[in-house]
Amino acid sequence: MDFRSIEVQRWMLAAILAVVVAAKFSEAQLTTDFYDSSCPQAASIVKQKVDAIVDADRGLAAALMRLHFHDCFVRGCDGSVLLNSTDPNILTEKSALLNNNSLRGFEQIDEIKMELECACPGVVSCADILALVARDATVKVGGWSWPVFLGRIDGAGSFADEVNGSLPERTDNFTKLVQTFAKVGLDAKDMIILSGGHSIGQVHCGAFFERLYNFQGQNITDPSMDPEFAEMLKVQCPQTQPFGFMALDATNGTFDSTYYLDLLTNKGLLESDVALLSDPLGVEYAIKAVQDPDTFLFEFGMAMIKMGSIPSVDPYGWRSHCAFTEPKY
Ligand code: HEM
Ligand SMILES: *[C@@H]1O[C@H](CO)[C@@H](O)[C@H](O)[C@H]1NC(C)=O
Ligand SMILES: *[C@@H]1O[C@H](CO)[C@@H](O)[C@H](O)[C@H]1NC(C)=O
Ligand SMILES: *[C@@H]1O[C@H](CO)[C@@H](O)[C@H](O)[C@H]1NC(C)=O
Ligand SMILES: *[C@@H]1O[C@H](CO)[C@@H](O)[C@H](O)[C@H]1NC(C)=O
Ligand SMILES: *[C@@H]1O[C@H](CO)[C@@H](O)[C@H](O)[C@H]1NC(C)=O
Ligand SMILES: CC(=O)N[C@H]1CO[C@H](CO)[C@@H](O)[C@@H]1O
Repeated sequence: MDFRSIEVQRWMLAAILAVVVAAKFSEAQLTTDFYDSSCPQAASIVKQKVDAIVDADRGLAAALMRLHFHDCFVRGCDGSVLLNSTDPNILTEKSALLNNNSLRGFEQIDEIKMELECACPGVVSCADILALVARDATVKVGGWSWPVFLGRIDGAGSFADEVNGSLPERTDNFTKLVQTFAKVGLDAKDMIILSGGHSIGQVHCGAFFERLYNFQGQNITDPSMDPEFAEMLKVQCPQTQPFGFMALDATNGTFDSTYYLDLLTNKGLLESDVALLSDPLGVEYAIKAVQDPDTFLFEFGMAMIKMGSIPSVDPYGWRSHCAFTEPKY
């Protein structure tokens, strides 16, 4: 049996698992063929745009993939992360502390939406765009593909004060991470696999300053960090520059299992990354991901399908612009 047929088998397994997962987690009954008659070009338009965007700026693949995660964890996968405030007294999710000056790619999503509105006006939801974009961005930088289930209905509400408590935080320990993921129906293994999203992208230096400069308030470097790595970080991220950037793993432009290798060699960046190894399940998975990267690449897609099936708490309708709610025509 050659490699390609193994891939085909994996794909079929993926499709079967995905149906099971989607049936279990989605009240809205998402399907892979949702736009087949209403907008058959939808998926290819998204892929073409994502390819062009990532060709122009490879770092955006990470930002685009992350939007789906931040969307789904708050009010379900409903495009709420994309909404702009219209009332200065009501800040939307993107302005919350955990998102502001951190999420990127909004303009690119708007571009994709515009293209889809030209091709098929009033058809494709913003939440579905985020799901397709996350898959295409991941694949574009080395990840494995997965079938994207579609048919999400966009929400109308987006509230900054719902973000804290819904999204995990960089200082969370293993128990807290498991609890936060459990709130949206994801288990510990899903959490460990989805953390592999940190195989791509970048992080502000300030997000790990405590570990570098003031571990447990003691004015020392976290002794669990590889000392050479810590010295390198101090050069890249001097204390005066919290808004500088560091790569989330050693190969931040490529989606692979290096993130887990970094964890196992004491080169994790965020406390929440390092926390994975505080539990035997995390250690076991990190070793498996390094020994058998294909399994991680496959399972990441499966976990993204599950994450993408988190039901919307308040489905509203379709939007002509992803940053605004207006009634449909
Ligand atoms: C497990 C809990 C998680 C925590 C605590 C966490 C936290 C963070 C933090 C603090 C950053 C850097 C933000 C900044 O400095 O501006 C970041 C970046 C990122 N996260 Fe997570 N994250 C988690 C899970 C995930 C998951 C599940 C995914 C996707 C499946 C993901 C994808 C990303 C990506 C791609 C970036 C880089 C974004 C960019 O380059 O613009 N993260 N995350
Ligand atoms: C919506 O907000 C984003 C930043 O969060 C901004 O880049 C974008 O221009 C805004 N969109 C519109 C149409 O005002
Ligand atoms: C978000 O960041 C911008 C730019 O730094 C800042 O002007 C704005 O006040 C921040 N919003 C909130 C709600 O903190
Ligand atoms: C979120 O809320 C908790 C509890 O109120 C608080 O300790 C934490 O600092 C908040 N995080 C952010 C990013 O606002
Ligand atoms: C994990 O964090 C939670 C909340 O931040 C805390 O209550 C708990 O004691 C911590 N657990 C461990 C094992 O450190
Ligand atoms: C913290 O440690 C650094 C380097 O070891 C030292 O230069 C500095 O004076 C210390 N600061 C405090 C407040 O102890
Ligand atoms: C901080 C850092 O190294 N970021 C890089 C991550 O990877 C992208 C894509 O290769 C680069 O554009 C970033 O500069």
